Amino acid sequence: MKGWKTLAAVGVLGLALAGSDGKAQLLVWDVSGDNSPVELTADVLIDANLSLAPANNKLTRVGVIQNTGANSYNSRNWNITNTFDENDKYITFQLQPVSGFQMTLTSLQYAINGSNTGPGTGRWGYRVGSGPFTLQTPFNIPFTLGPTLATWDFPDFTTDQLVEFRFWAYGSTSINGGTSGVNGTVRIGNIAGNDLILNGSTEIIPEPSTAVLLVLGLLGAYQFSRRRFAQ
Ligand SMILES: [Ca+2]
Ligand SMILES: [Ca+2]
Repeated sequence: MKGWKTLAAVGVLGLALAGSDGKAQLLVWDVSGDNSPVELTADVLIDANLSLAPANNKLTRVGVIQNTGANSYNSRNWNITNTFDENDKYITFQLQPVSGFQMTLTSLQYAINGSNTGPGTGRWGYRVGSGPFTLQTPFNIPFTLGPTLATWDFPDFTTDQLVEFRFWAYGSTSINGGTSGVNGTVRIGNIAGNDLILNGSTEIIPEPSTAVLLVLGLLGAYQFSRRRFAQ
């Protein structure tokens, strides 16, 4: 029995060392509303083990147009049809760990809202590398006033690859239940404090040799305990 207790103790210690805090944050935006074409992660957090390559860690528009809006990353010219198109009219950001590190992504929190004639349907998605998008179930975009952070709690995953997130607003029915227009706006932000939070953590990629050594060590401890027990 003692051997198994040793094994259990070492195992628990190993789990504690390898465990990641699901509440940690990888990227955080408190958008400024300065209406620059690209919203940098200013006044926000970038996990220390994420790559700072120029294309990473910033909100960028594709097919949609910057629109004036205080305290928000605001855009117009969204897809006002009911045909979802993942390759047009969206906001995107991407991230990747530095060499030797991996990241575990757990959930996305966001403040999305818009004007009366903005398209009323929104959804997020992400892809790893050039793989297919994992898509959020569409949600109804609320009017500008009074939003709080909503959460997309996707299944946790771990990767050392580039991950891209996109947000799409679309649909012929507008936020106020009427007809969407190309000048209708949908924004990230317009709340006090953080507007967009990607939760997760980074950790050193475990080396295979380390894992082998750990297993050998466990076997050694078990054999040692058995021998002592037998005596
Ligand atoms: Ca999750
Ligand atoms: Ca804010």
